[in-house]
Amino acid sequence: MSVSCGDVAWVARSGWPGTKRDWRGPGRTEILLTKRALITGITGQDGSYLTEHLHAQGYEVWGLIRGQANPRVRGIRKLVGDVRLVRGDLLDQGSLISAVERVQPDEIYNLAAISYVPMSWQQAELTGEVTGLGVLRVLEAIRVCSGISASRSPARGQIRFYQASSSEMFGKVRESPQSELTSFHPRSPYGAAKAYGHFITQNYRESYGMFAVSGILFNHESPRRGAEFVTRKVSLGVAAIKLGFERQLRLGNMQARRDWGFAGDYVRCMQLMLAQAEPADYVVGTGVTHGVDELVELAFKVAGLDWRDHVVCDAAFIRPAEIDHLCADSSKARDQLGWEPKVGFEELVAMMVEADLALLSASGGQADDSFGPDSW
Ligand code: NDP
Ligand code: GDR
Repeated sequence: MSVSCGDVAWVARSGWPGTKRDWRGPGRTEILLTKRALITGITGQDGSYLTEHLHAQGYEVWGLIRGQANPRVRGIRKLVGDVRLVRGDLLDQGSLISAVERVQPDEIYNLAAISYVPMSWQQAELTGEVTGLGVLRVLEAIRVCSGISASRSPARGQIRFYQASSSEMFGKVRESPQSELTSFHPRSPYGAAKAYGHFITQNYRESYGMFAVSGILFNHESPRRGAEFVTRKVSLGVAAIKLGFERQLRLGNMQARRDWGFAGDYVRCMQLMLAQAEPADYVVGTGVTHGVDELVELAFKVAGLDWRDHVVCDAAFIRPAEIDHLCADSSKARDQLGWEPKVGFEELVAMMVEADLALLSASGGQADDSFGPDSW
């Protein structure tokens, strides 16, 4: 049963976990209400973990899917089961308005982006369109569907918006660790596009009173991470070498340092941000930094191998501009949201190597349909 309530549609589901109780209608009938979320980028790493988390909280989850026959739909259905899909593309304003009109979500999580930093130099304009202007298009879809204008503020029950901002915005860092107050100096077209998305989210909050927030998330990884990112490239490489499918792993800058956490921990924080009384931005990370060299050494050790026998530094993977060191100061998220990561670096690396050993053993060395580690 679906009940329209202003801009928001509430779905009644008797016995659904985590539902709210509300009294309305003739005879003050009790209706069980479920929150409805729309996730852009649902086929990505974070999309799958966030869907699982929201399902566990009793949400009805919808995912925005681009393309006519997106091959990753099968993957997300396999991972999360009951998820509803709606077509749309961050490049197409009309499709986003239609999707918001159709789904009538309570919350929108904008996870869609071109997220691989090296690709942002190869396709800088497209990255600006999707990762930057795409955020504006989602905000506009909310504004239009909610009837918000300069003279008309959002009604109660407005759609709440989460933007996936990134530590890449800090870039050439001015201070360490980085907090919500640290200034930005992006080092890639991706970082610059994310900074635009961040500021336009803040601007729509201030201009229109929208509940629009950004989570400035530091690197977070998992066995579902795309094979082009360094942690997964390493875990897949280690597994392939251990099982005899490969002999070498070619990497770029081994001195870069990152604050790596587990994706499953970070999606919890996204939902907490939208559950607050007031909208605000938060930095999310572990506060602990490791080098790519440490990651490599540990991953090979998990498989009982010595990295020095297998790793080759390849200039083809060195970026035009690098970020040397990132470290999160997440005290605001810890203090105000009560959030903290549960999975540490060693556990994360072991989890990824073990998952890839199992994956490659079962598949005869084939990983997944990702572009793979040959991409720059
Ligand atoms: P992924 O690269 O795994 O997923 C990106 C998603 O964006 C995919 O679902 C992809 O869909 C979708 N997408 C790309 N282009 C479009 C488009 N034009 N229209 C609609 N959807 C599109 O990213 P993650 O899950 O790792 O990250 C989620 C978000 O968080 C991203 O915005 C990323 O930039 C940001 N972020 C990630 C961090 C991390 O460490 N993982 C840290 C900080 C921020 P398709 O299947 O169609 O390709
Ligand atoms: P990043 O993640 O650029 O931080 O962006 P990535 O894993 O690609 O790189 C991390 C660091 O490792 C160094 N590196 C290599 N990286 C890759 N991909 N491949 C290599 O062979 C290699 N060798 C060394 C890189 O130079 C870099 O310093 C990720 C993405 O998820 C973004 O979308 C997100 O916003 C940020 O994390 C926070």
